[in-house]
Amino acid sequence: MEIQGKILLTYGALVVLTLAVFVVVAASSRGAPEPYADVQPRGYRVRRVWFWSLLAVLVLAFGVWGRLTPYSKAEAAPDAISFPIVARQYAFENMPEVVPYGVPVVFKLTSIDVNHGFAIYDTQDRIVGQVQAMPGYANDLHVTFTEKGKYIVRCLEFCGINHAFMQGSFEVK
Ligand SMILES: [Cu+2]
Repeated sequence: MEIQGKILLTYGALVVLTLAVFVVVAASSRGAPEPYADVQPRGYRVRRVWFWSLLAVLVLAFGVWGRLTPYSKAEAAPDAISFPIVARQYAFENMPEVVPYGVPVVFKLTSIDVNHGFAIYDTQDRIVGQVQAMPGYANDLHVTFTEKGKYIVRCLEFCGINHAFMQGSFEVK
């Protein structure tokens, strides 16, 4: 399945889950209200469990998973080969067909309408790096590609109705 399809499916599942929670809460809150003194300790217990669970998830997410991001690969090099790219609704203009392998390159991003994202995905659909494309600014994304193959570029900033289909690609060789 295409990655956009997976995202849509995940989003759809979460919407259904959220609606299900609403229905369960609405259904279980029917009938006469229980005395406050009976409900309060139970509520505090639920709140405590939620607090510590969320804290654990956040510590894990930022402390462990955050270190696995690929940003360390993006190092600035003064002699990098430069690719100026202009983002617009809903395409990346001036995309190169071929990007050289193993040497530092820099994508210079700007936009002519609204904010866009410029995220490069490798052949296994892992994100290599991303930068914002903003009107009136030139943002640099430094990359040295260590794998050959076809790379996909996706917009990661919601930029309008066709945002999900805003893509580009290039070959690293
Ligand atoms: Cu977009």
